[in-house]
Amino acid sequence: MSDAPKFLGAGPAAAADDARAALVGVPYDGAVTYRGGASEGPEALRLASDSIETYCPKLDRSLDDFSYVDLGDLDLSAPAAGAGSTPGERLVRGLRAQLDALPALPLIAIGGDHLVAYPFVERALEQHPQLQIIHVDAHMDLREAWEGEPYNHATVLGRLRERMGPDHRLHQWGIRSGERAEYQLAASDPRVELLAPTLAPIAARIRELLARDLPIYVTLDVDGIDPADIPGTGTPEPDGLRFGDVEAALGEIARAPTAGPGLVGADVVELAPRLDPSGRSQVAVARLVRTLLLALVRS
Ligand SMILES: [Mn+2]
Repeated sequence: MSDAPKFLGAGPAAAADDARAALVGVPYDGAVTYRGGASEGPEALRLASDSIETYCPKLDRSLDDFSYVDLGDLDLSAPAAGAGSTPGERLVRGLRAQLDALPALPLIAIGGDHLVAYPFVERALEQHPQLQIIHVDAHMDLREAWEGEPYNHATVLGRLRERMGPDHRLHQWGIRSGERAEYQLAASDPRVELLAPTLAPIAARIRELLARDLPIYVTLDVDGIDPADIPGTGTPEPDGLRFGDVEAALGEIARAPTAGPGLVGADVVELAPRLDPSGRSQVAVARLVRTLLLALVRS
């Protein structure tokens, strides 16, 4: 992996002992329902990250101020032996086994389709009894199954909701598509809230959660953002979040005061670079990953 491209300024996996955060790629799109290409997300993101600066003027902070590593990609051909009754479940169990063997660093996972978020969020739920999941997406992803498969990018938040304890919360932002049953399920669960798709409500919620010293996990499906800003995604949905609002919300996680752990992990999924010949999608996503890194390592 030493000659492979790495995310902007990241050290190699061998430098993990001195690092404060890490990225890991999960180049999987076997569970998509419409158009593929998310398996190419991690590599395209790493290459595109070279075109942005390490310094973020909005936060007045730089990735140069701390060390972080790019651990490369997880092995998709290594399912956990005997675990899982469907292909999707075997995949997430195999990813979880690899995740548990990684260096113990705050992580950003780069997808891949949204199913790859499962093991990362599952582990965060287990580690943090009051975890606050911020779910940015166009889609509810709360389906019971997709063509008989309970573990799919259209069901992943449904499976995670089943793992949530009484003090976990799911804050959804940017959602504008789903079955009526998914909306009803979300409305019936007091642990789930659907925030209006503007900056003020999510920014206020983030400030409040951090003021209460609660741990935050961000699962960011890039199709939550408007296709005008990020066309390179498999299931685009019109009338989405503005890029600047999403960057500002993530910036709020980096900046708002807290005595708690703040952001404890994140994943960024559904970037499908081949669907955007202009290449702007992966540059936009690189900006969001930069902000997430700055949130993961608070100043
Ligand atoms: Mn989505």
